[in-house]
Amino acid sequence: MPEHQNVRDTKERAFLVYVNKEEVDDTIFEQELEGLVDAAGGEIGGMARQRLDRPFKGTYLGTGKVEEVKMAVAETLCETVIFDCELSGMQIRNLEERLEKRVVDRTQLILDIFAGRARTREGQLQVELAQLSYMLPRLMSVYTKFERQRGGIGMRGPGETKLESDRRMVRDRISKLKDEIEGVKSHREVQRENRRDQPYPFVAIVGYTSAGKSTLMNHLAKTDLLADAMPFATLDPTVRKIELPDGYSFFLSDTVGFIRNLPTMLVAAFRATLEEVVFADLLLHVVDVSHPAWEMQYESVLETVSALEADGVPCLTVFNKIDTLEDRSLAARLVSEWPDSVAISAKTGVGMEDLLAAIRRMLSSRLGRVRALVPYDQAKLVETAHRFGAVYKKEYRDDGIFLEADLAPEMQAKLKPYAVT
Ligand SMILES: Nc1nc2c(ncn2[C@@H]2O[C@H](COP(=O)(O)OP(=O)(O)OP(=O)(O)O)[C@@H](O)[C@H]2O)c(=O)[nH]1
Ligand SMILES: [Mg+2]
Repeated sequence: MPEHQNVRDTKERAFLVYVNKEEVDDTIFEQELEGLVDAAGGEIGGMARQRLDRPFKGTYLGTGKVEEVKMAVAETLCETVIFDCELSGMQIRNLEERLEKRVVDRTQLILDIFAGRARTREGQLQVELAQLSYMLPRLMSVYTKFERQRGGIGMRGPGETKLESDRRMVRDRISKLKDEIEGVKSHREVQRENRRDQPYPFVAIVGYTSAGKSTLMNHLAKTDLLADAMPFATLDPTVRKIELPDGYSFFLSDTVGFIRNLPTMLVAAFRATLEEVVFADLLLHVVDVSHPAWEMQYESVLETVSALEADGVPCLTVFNKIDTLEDRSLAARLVSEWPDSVAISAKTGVGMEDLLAAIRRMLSSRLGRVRALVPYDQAKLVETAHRFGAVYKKEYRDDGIFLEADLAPEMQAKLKPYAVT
């Protein structure tokens, strides 16, 4: 792990460099960055802003700006410079050389928070995988730089050999981690399949970090999950069965929150955890309407959902924190303007009946009743059916497997040839 990986351990004073491409009101994004630094245990000593249409290749910022930052960093006695963007390995090195300080980019900052939050083995493995995947291309660019300086061919000096072995070590560790995650994942899959044997659909809560997902989970499932104003309070997923008084039940899962510009590498590393989302029958997209940029947050979440290839899963938009709205009619207006939406306060419990009714409506409209007699050579279909809804009856008969289930359209189509009345 590079020594500049962990802000928390050293409690450093951080100087923030906020960069933005667009002409937008930056206050909200700056506050978000400050929240991240705070969550990583850093202390903010100063800040510089730069609007850049296109970053400079070598140092991201222009030479003049780098000098300006250097002086400000010295004046404010900061030890670390945090950039609100993703930097290449070369840029980090060049900036560290010029600024004579450690440089951390947004991805490293987020990874650092994740590292501090991971409680389960799976969470820890995923964070390490993400950190190493982040590091690997950065090791490579050191390598290319060396190669270029030495003219390449036949010049395998000790530096290169070390880098080669570093790279190999990182690669080995990455593949070990992937194997281990696969192991944990298949355990999770077994758990999921076991739940699938019960005739209850799966609902996954998604949303921007701090939108109120865990607060909602706590309210519905009577759990005691950490709900905190700090970003990324939740990292490891929780699944609970929700039983409604009239006998209707479903599984509900709460998991890690999303943030804008979430690096794809991070999403990929967390895929195992996020599979609760991918395999869900319904997503509850929790939106914090008290946040001035909730529409931007909403879009970011959709982007991440789509990166997970879960954009085909039906989604109920849950406008949360309506207790904070001064104009109460806004909640009603939002619900009338947005299809498949409800307005709630996870904190006070307002709107919960509407939410539960909408969940039931959406779950039942998607699933259709299937009765089929599947030949034994197609037994795999019966296994996969569990993943697409609720199986009520499975009977091994002489002439095939009889199945009665409420299933999603894609599975209904596959079982159509074997349909019986
Ligand atoms: N006023 C108000 N505050 C709320 C409501 N729901 C959640 N909050 C607050 O919002 C903050 C974030 O809530 P969490 O439930 O931790 O949010 P989360 O989406 O789980 O966040 P991460 O796990 O960090 O991604 C906490 O301080 C909650 O008390 C609500 O309906 N009204
Ligand atoms: Mg949470």
